[in-house]
Amino acid sequence: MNKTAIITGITGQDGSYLAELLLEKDYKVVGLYRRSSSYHFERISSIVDHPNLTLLEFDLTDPSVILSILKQYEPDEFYNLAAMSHVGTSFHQPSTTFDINTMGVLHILEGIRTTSSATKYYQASTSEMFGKNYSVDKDNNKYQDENTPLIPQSPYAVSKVASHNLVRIYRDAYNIFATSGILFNHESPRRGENFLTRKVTKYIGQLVNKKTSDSLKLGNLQAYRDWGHAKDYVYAMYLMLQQDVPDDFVICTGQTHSVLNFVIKSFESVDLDYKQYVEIDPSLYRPAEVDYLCGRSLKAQKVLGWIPSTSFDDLVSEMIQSDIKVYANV
Ligand code: NAP
Ligand code: G4F
Repeated sequence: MNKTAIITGITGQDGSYLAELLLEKDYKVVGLYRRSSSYHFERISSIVDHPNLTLLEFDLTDPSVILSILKQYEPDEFYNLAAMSHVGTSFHQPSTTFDINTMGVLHILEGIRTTSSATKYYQASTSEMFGKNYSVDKDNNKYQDENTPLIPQSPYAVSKVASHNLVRIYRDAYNIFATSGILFNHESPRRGENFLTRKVTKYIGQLVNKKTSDSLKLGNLQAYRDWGHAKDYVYAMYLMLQQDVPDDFVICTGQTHSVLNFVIKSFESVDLDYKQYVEIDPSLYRPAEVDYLCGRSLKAQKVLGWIPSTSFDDLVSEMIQSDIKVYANV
């Protein structure tokens, strides 16, 4: 019999890739999206009419709709990917961030506990939770893994630490299969346009097609991120829910690059010098920054058999080529 999976945030980057993966695996997918005054199914355009996909309107801040959907479907798997996911925005909208990212998770966990206790739950935890912190190995290399203590640096990160802990508590106290994937930054041509990577590749797409004469305004170029491909990372989510035992897993590439390096690489790939186009806008600096992220995913490699398949250079190239194509036709 087909398994049933609920995905929250199906209109987002990860939700769209995960829905495609599960439909390929013959799941019945129930995709939950929030109401919008305009059409926002672009990322799921290839599957929107798939016979095994049901799309339902909901909002993560409303426990009643979550409860009724859980009662109706009693899904085998529940992937909670919806969130207020922008770190910078969380400084301006901390309360909304908590309502969605923390209270929303509590509503789902309570729903599973009371009405659908056999459901396997996936929580979208994040490397942002490490914040200022890192571990150091015997060769003095800095990294983060499942044992690195969390020192969050933004309202977004604190909201995710709270939900990460709720997941652990529901697992231990109520014996619910609840797993957290601690995913490092992952990108793709479907990345939201106000995240660093897509902001850069979108600008280059416009520039190459002579659709902009503005400069590219950016904030802090000195932070380091461990960037992978979203398609690889949703496969890790799927693997986590195929295990017999729930746990926490770091998912990353193990390679780190500065924001500046991402910018230089992107401009170089179209034979341009970033210095002629990029302007630093101090208003884009965050009140508190996460300076260094570089993960170690040895546990995921060992237990899940997961390794990333996309290199940093291939990721940059895929995003640039995609945006050049997009803005040729706009
Ligand atoms: P994304 O593209 O920003 O997608 C977020 C999704 O959440 C969208 O579908 C959005 O709907 C939905 N959403 C937001 N508020 C909602 C609400 N109140 N009710 C219902 N749905 C709501 O994020 P992503 O990059 O796919 O990330 C997926 C998850 O992984 C998020 O939880 C994020 O925090 C976490 N994460 C991401 C990364 C990363 O590098 N991408 C790394 C670690 C963890 P709309 O389409 O209507 O906006
Ligand atoms: O692309 P970003 O906004 O990603 P950030 O803050 O690392 O968060 C992303 O990854 C997290 C996992 O670690 C997720 F949990 C989270 O949901 C999100 O997906 O910024 C990356 C870096 C930061 O250091 C930021 O300060 O780029 C720097 N940056 C410099 N100029 C900028 C800009 N970021 C954005 N968004 N826009 C700029 O103009």
